[in-house]
Amino acid sequence: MEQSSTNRRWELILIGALGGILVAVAFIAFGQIGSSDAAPAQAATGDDVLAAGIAWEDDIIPFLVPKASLPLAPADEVHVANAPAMPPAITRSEQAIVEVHFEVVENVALIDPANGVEFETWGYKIAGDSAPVIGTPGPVIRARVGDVFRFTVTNPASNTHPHNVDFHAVTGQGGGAEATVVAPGETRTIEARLLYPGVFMYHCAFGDVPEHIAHGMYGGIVVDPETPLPPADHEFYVVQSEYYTDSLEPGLSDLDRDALLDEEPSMVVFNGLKGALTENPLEIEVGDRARFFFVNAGIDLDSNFHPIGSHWDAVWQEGATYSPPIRGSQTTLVPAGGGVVVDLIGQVPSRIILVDHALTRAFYKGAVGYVDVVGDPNPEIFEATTES
Ligand SMILES: [Cu+2]
Repeated sequence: MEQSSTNRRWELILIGALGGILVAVAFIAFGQIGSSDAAPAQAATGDDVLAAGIAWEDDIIPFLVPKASLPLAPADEVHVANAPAMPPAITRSEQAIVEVHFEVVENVALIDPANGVEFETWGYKIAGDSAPVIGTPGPVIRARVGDVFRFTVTNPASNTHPHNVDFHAVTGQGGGAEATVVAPGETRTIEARLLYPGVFMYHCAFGDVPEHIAHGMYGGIVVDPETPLPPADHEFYVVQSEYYTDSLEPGLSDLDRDALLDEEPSMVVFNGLKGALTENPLEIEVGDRARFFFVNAGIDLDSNFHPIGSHWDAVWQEGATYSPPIRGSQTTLVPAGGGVVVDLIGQVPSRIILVDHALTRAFYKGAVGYVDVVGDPNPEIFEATTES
């Protein structure tokens, strides 16, 4: 008995010692993790990072001309367009004030015209624009880095919900969300400096934000870099987004909240409705370079953006146009709430099919669009060598 209790005491001492060693090892390990966490801050100003070609003193934010001395952008400069159109690139060398005025639209719209599926859509339009638009995606906005973006939003008194806009291109509270809340009948204005070039999403961020986005409140804003991108022959604005309808039958469908919660959209579409870019294909000629300013509005799915029968000749990943593009890609990943700038070249006459290459979405849910390349064949690039 006594012997056994002595053994037990030794066991406890041994366990205690092992425990102590483990704790000490853990301390050392965590200490190392902690110090490696701290390391990048030191390295960021050190020789390693400079050797890698990164110099934080080269701020990518341009010198900001005081806004009190900025002129309005030239009167003939276009800053808004409805999908799939893009305003021309902004190539001026000076900063300016860019004024844009949106109006909120609340509609019931055909989101799958071929099958008669209707949905309550909310969105944005260019104020005063008489073009028939459903407001989703909202118009694309274009300005230049360093510009003051003077944005006004009006929610007509005939609407029923408050809305706002969160611009991913805007630095400040919620991308301007709090300062742009407009109840029906209200108008509000913000001024925001566009600090970074790129292609950015904007969306309503009022109340139940997923609900507002699910009804169609999103679009893109392109901020051109100080050094313009190499020119393209065509520029297009394409937005991918999701609908969560409780029905795919003809008539008015409702928001399926279970599907929204499960992130299982009934439709994934380009430019606001099923068939937007298949009923009205984009057209380019052989030899043309076509550039796409693409936004993935989500809500939830990443996009695997791919041109069937072609390549992305250039990809400005994440739409970050300050950085050089990668060249010669097949499929580019665009996160929800992200964007990309991609170029393709129409090498041979054919129909290039734009898809989200998660192909269930393309084949069954609507994430498909056509780019028709017209012109002379080039058998050096493609030739069917048997008769069909
Ligand atoms: Cu809203």
